[in-house]
Amino acid sequence: MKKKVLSVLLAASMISALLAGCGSTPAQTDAPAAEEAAPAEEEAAPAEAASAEEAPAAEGEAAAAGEGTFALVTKSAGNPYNEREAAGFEEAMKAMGYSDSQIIIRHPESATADAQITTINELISQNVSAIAIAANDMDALQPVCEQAASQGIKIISLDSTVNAASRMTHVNQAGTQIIGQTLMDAVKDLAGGEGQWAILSATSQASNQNAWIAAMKEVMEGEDYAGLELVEVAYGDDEYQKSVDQTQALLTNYPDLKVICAPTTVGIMAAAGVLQDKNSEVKLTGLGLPSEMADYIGTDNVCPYMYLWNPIDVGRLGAYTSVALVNGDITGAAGETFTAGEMGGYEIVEASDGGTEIIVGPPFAFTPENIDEWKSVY
Ligand code: RAM
Repeated sequence: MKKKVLSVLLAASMISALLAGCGSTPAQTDAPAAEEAAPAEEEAAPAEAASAEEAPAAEGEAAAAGEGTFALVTKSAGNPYNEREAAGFEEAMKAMGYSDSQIIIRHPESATADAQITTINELISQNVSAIAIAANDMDALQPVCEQAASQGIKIISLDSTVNAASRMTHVNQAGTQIIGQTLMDAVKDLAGGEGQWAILSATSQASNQNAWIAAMKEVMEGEDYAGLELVEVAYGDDEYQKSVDQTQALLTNYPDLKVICAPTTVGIMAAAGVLQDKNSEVKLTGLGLPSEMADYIGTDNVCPYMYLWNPIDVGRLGAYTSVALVNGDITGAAGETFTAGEMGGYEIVEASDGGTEIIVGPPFAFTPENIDEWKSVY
């Protein structure tokens, strides 16, 4: 049941027929900002838009299970995005026939490198086969990742990368450049082409948010964005109350602020509540979960539109990648291909940091037209 897809997706599909999308991505709409976003060829992966009724998929298709224990370490506990990522990981492991005792999911107490180092050390002593980690810090995890690797544990990152030396590959939810371009176009559109805007990010060390912010800044250097002034990058640390406080501070400190862009599901939801309570004219966009943002999406609402990908698919692809590495089907080198169950075929490509990555698909626009369809999915 395919639906209308954005032109960027169609272009991307033509670029590489090898890569296949998954069956649980949202139908696309004509969000004004996304139409202008041109994907970088090497980053864009095609996705087949499907209806919400088809997702989530891939249950009860257990193949013969292999040996080993597979761990997922998310950024932190208490974040619904991370829970959905974990649900996808677990579901795919079970679809491959692995049992509960072979699947370990860890949500560290806080979104810090220290909390993840403690968790990885525990997993090393449990002698797991593979660890997939959404990193809270790109470089600080290197020693513990190297320690794990020296004991034969396969290390990948997903969602938020560890540095190239620390991983075999990275499951990237969408190309960094296309996310930066898409968000900048949304900011420009919602600001009416010019004026002050601010970023409300997660933690200051988060590799994924920092990469997206760097990509946005690079896009903003273009002539077309010369009228926009980025006044501050604030950090809510992916904690609800801190994100609320940071939003309030932005509104107080910048009375002429036109747009807040929050490239974090925790931040965007916190900011939405503040803007709505204050009846603010500041517009909001960024990366949000449809389930958390449905009440705020609307042409005359605080968030006219926003973007995301399917966090369940990020977890699923993390599981398939971990298993492919442990089974020796791939080594994490660019050019290798493998099949991720029902998600289809994926190719490992060069990443901009010198390592490799696997891109799940492009970001999707959530608008007043499709938000109701997606709010119960993730
Ligand atoms: C938050 C986390 C996560 C990020 C999303 C968009 O939930 O920071 O890592 O991918 O937002």
